[in-house]
Amino acid sequence: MLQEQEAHAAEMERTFIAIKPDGVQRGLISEIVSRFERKGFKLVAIKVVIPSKEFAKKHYHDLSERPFFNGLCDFLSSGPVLAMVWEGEGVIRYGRKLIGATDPQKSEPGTIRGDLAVVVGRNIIHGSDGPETAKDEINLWFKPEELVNYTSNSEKWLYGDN
Ligand code: IDP
Ligand code: MG
Repeated sequence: MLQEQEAHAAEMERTFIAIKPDGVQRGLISEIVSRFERKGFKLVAIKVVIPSKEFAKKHYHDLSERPFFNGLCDFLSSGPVLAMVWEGEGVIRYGRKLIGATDPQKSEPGTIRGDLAVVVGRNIIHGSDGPETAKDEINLWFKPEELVNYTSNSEKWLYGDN
């Protein structure tokens, strides 16, 4: 059983998820948080911030050559963002599935962007796209002491213990 628990711990990952200013202003926080929560992922950090434009540029540095980069950074820094870290087995990849395709016109119904957004420039949510970006984005947005380690009561029901 100990081995099973250790294996389970080794599978655990964390991802950075943010509700952008459009999602916050449209009152979609609880709707979006509940989708991650009901799935069985564990919230380990959360805060509301208005990022500076410089900070937004750091967050989106990979896209600095794209024509929409400046507008995107203006937008991210235009209002409150709900920054979160979610933990769970496969949460990086599955979080992206919950979110849906970048362009809401191409997101499947049932996904967050598919159900709740219409255009790519106002697609309401960000999610890390891989293990390296998840690590970098968590470090950019949160101090280590803002991440909370705890055992959820649901864990053995979600993952089993034998
Ligand atoms: P992602 O958010 O699905 O990971 P990325 O390609 O990383 O998509 O782009 C980051 C963000 O940049 C998107 O969520 C969207 O808000 C914005 N974006 C991406 N492509 C376009 C575009 O063609 N026009 C305007 N904004 C875009
Ligand atoms: Mg991306």
